[in-house]
Formats: sequence, structure tokens, C-alpha cells
Amino acid sequence: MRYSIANTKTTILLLVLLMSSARLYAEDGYDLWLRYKTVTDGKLLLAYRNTISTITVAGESATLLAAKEELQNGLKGLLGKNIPVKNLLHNGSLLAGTASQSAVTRQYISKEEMASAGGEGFIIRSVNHQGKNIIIITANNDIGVLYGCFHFLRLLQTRQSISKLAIVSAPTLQLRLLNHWDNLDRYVERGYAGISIWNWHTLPDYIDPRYIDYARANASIGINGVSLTNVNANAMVLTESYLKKVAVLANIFRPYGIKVYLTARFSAPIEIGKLRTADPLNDTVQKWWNDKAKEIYKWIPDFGGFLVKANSEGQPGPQNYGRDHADGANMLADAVAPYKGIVMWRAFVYSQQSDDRFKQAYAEFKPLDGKFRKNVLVQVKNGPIDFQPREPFSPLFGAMEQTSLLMEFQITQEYLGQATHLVYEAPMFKEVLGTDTYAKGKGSTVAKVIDGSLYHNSLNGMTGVSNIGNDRNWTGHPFGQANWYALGRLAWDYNLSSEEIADEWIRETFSNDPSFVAATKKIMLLSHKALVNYMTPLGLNHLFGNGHHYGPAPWSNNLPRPDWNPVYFHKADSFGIGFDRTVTGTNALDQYAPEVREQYENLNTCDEKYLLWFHHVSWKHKMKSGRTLWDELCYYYYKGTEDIKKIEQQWHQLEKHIDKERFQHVRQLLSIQVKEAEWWRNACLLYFQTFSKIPFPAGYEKPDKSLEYYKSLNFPYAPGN
Ligand code: GCV
Repeated sequence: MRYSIANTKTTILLLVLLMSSARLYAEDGYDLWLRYKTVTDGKLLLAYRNTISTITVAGESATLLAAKEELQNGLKGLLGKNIPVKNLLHNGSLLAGTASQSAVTRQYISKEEMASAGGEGFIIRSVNHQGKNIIIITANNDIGVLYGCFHFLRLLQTRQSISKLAIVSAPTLQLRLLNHWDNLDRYVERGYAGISIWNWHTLPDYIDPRYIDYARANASIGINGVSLTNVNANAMVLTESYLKKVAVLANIFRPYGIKVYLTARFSAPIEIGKLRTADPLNDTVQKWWNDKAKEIYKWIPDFGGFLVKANSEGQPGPQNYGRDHADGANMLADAVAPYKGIVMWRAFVYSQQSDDRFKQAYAEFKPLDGKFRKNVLVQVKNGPIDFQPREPFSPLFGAMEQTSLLMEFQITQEYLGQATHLVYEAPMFKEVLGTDTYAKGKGSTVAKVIDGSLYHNSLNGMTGVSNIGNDRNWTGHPFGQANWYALGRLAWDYNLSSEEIADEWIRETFSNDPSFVAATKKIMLLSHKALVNYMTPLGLNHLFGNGHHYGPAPWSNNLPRPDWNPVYFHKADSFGIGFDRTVTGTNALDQYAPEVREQYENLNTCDEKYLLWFHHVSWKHKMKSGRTLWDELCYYYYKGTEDIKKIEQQWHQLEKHIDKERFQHVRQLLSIQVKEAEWWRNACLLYFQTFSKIPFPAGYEKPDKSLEYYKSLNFPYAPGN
């Protein structure tokens, strides 16, 4: 065989080209849940093709153009053929537009029905119009039409029948937000999926197509606002050169119904305004913020408003000037009020002076109830401490009758194995939303507090601290996408079950193969429980290594502030373990309504999943299972680890059902997760055993390493260090 050098070069080139085109089409997770792969069930494909023949969009706004494009692309993918856009209606037309723009729509959908869709909701209806079967997707506003189009595509993506549609859907919450903790240098605080997607350097001139796909993804799940920057804020973002960049992002997001918010550093008047003070009661400071608001709205006419972290973890705030949170929030609220802006003022505060970090937010904010302007929401983390794997609800929910509260969940898995562990967070979100605060008697759930219905608040909403970065698949762990998805879907309708949301997401993201869907759903629904058990069972919390918050370090006690050290949180001693928050302890339980307090204050009736949140319990205490507390702790640490092993095995069975890229990615991460569950279990139990002095119950495999070994591990490269 004769091979010339030129031939060899050509072959190599061809191979490289082939490989790179294979890479282009590889399933890298970029498309999220908007994959729009052609329906493979021939019968169903035919039924869909017979039902949809053309697209008609009534109107030409940027939002409706986005809707049209999404329908065209989505249907082309799903149906495997072009669906033409036509002005006239045909049999099989999809008619999208507001009722005001379409006489045909008005003919079939009454004013009352339209009213039920509200400002952002939509209606999807199959009708027979002059002998033609058509499907109407309508709303009171263009954005509702776009949401309706995404929902319609979801029906096909999840293989539902579209033959007789009669859907009305309206969001349960007004503000459905993401909070990015992205710094201007693109470092993402608690971000585990690369650097920030906001490329401040190339903005405003270069528009990364990712910005548009980000907006599409958010709109598809109903997210309607994003705070772009870290709550540990940099005042520079409020300067003109950055506002021009922010304005470009706002322009991109606007057609998708997404408003932009910025974090406001409280000391900005000093840092970028050259004032000598940031005292909120000072006239010059107030004028500075008023002028700043005017300038912002010049660049971004629909700017959403400010998100503020003040007097928390070293951030400046009104207390620096002897003022309170209401003084600070109201000053900013007054500045944005003329433009219908809002202020989201965070309640994540805790100080060294308090005898219990759990109590601090309530102690500072409860006395201020009624003092905030109407355009202020107090943004409260779901639990009283800090996004632990499981927390009881923050006592502020239900306690603030005259204040709008915004729920803050954390999508990024700071304390949940970050982007390495597979954890589906919807069950955790739902657990909090469904808990009864008893603030106005039985049925006063946290959900009813944050949707404003309990106290008739004018503003309401939910936000998630984003897990998005510039990793090709957006979230690092392929299953991290499910948590972004779940936050949006729950903010739209918190009555959806974790199972329903998982079902949708799996079908849209991976496959509709029934055995894959069933098995993956099982994995997802078990994952949070498993993680709680191998990390912090029975109400343990904050056992994480300082700084990185990744691995276990329950022994850690070297930080100057006691409430930053794990030993402060678990209080293990020779008698037992747990934090006494009853009257014999810090009495934090008193911050809850009496019915909630009663549920938790009795050691024997307290829900055991929260036991060590509220009680210091003897190692020998008899649990409901009949085991002693020590044995129960061992039982759960081992159970969590076994469950994650089970999940790993179940995933291995699924290889043939999906693409090899994502299968392998998840498989390899699961093998790390299994090892790390064992690490958590062994490190925690060996350490707690130094107090309990009780052997492991019979039948458990003994840790193969010593406590000294686990204590010697450190993570200089872990994010957060
Ligand atoms: C943005 C925790 C995190 C911090 C975060 C803070 C907050 O303490 O570890 O990184 O700071 O919460 O929510 O403000």
C-alpha cells in the first residue's frame, strides 16, 4: 500500500473534522429541557402531525416573535418537519396571540375565562372553527402567550394527548426569580459550574448567544426576574459603564418577560459617590440614591429594583449609622418607587452577640413589622440557619403580618454536595412550602405566607440562588438542571408535586422511555432523603468543613466566632447530642406559633427528622423505632450510604436508554458520591463515638480508616476556600 504524506495529512484532517462534528452533536446538556427531539413513537407522531399543520401568530411584538420562533423550532424538532407560518387559519392551525389581537379567540373564550388567566397566565383550547379544528394559545398579555407556547411544547415533549385541550394556567406567585451570586470578575460565590455567564468584559458589544438561551430556558419555566450580581455586592455595577452592559442584558431578556435586578451595596454612596456617609436618614445620601435610581431607569426603563444584603457577614448597612433595616430598605424603596421598582431586603442576619444564631433574624425583623414601605419585600431563607440539607422553616414565616415576605431557596448545592452529588431539591422545597406555621390557625402554610394570601400582602414571590455557570451544561452536574427547573415550576405552581416535576424534566431532558422515566424518577425522589441521612440525619446540621462547606468536619472549632463552628451546632458531649432550643435551652421555639412550638418542644413527640435541631438528647434515648439514639444515628448514616449505593446501581441499569455522554458523566459523579457518603458516615460516626463511647451496632461494616485520618483531610482547592 502506498501512503503519501499528503494522504496521511488528509486522513488526519478528515478524522479531526469527523471528531469535531461528532462533538458538535454530542449530548452535552447545553439544550437543557428544551431538546425538542423528534417523537419516536410512530403512532403518536402521526397523531401530532395530523393535529398541527400550520402556525398563526396574531401580533408582531418581540415577545410574540420569540413565541413564533420557539413554536417553529420546537415543532420542527418534535414533529421532524417544518410547520409553516400562515396568516389564514387551516384545519390543524395553532393560533397564538392575545385575545385583544384575535377576533377568533374572542369568539371562543369568554371575558371571564380570560380574566382567570390573569396578567401572566395562559389558556390553551382546542376548538372547531368553521369546520376546522384549531388550537388556540392565548393570554391577556404577550408574555402569557409565550408561556402558553412553551407549555404547549411541553405537552408534546412529555408525550401528552393534544386532541382536546382545555387548559387554564396562571402563576401562584408574582415574583419568580433567580439570584446570581456572580462577582464582576466572574467568580461565582458558591458556584460550582464554572465562572459567571455574564461576560462583563465583552459586554455591551458582544452578545453571547448563551444569553438568549438563558432567557428562553427561564421563560419556559416562568422565571420573570433575575438579580445579576452577588449579594456580597460591588458598587461598581451601579456605575455608568456597567449600567450600559446591564442595559444590554435587560434588552435581551425583555421579550422573554424577564426583568433585571441589581444588588445594591449599601456603602455605594461613599465608594462610587464620594460622599462621607451612607446614613439612610441623611438628605445627601437619599438624594444620591434618588439620582442613581433616575440614572438606572434611564438605561433600563423596566429595571426591577434592588436586592440588598446589609449588616450581615461584614456587609455594610444602616446599623453602621445606628439605623435599622427598615430605615435602609425604605430609603432605597423611595428611590425606586417613582418607577415602580421594588426592594428585596434580605433577613439573613446573625451576630455574635446572640445566644443562638437561629433566633437572630426574627429578633431583628419581627419588631420592624409594619415599618417597611409597600414596595419592600423581606427576603427570608427557607430555614433559620443557612441552607442546610434539612431545616425547619424560618420562624419569620407567619410572624410578619404587615410585611411582604419573599422565599429564598438555594438552588446551588452549597451544603448539598455542590455539583458532585446528585440531589433533587424539589422535595426539600415542597417540605418547607407545605409546613403549617399556624400563624392564623390550622392551614396557614408557608406557601400561603409567601403567596400573600394569608395576610393579603401586595407583593409576593420566591427566589432561588442560581446554580448556573459557564459550564457547557450550565449547572455542572447534569441533574443540577432539575433543581433550576423545579424552582421555576414551583414558583409558577407550588401545588405541583415533586414527582410531577421530575417526570416532566426527565422526559424533556433525557427520554420518554417509560422504564427510564420510572427508574430515574425513583432515583431523584430518593436522593434528598439519602443525602440528609449520610450527611446530617435526625436534625443535625452545619457539620461542614469551614469555608468550603463540602466535606464533614464535625470536630471543627477553630474559627473565632462560635456560630461558625460545627461544634456550636451539634453540641455533642458525654450525655448526648443536639441543640436545646426549648425553655431549658435558648427557647428559640418561642418564636413559632404555640401549635408549632408544641409539636417540637416535647422530646417524645417531636418529629424525629428535626429532633436534634431542638433537643439535646441522651445517647441512650429511646427513639420511635425502639432503637437508642446512638443506634438510630448509626442506622441513618448507614441507610443514607446504602441508598446512594442503590441509586448508583439503578443508574448503571439505565445505560442503554440514553446517550453515552450524559450517562457516563452521571455514572462517574455517582461513584464519587458513593465514596463521599462513606466518608461522611465514617467521619461523623467515629467522631460522635468519642462522646457516646458506644460500639457500632452489630452487623455494620466498620469504617476502614481512623478518625485521625478523616481529620487530616483538607481541601485547599475546594471552591469557597
Ligand atoms: C453570599 C452563606 C454562604 C455565603 C453567602 C451567605 C448569604 O453564609 O456561605 O457565601 O454569601 O450565605 O446568603 O449571604
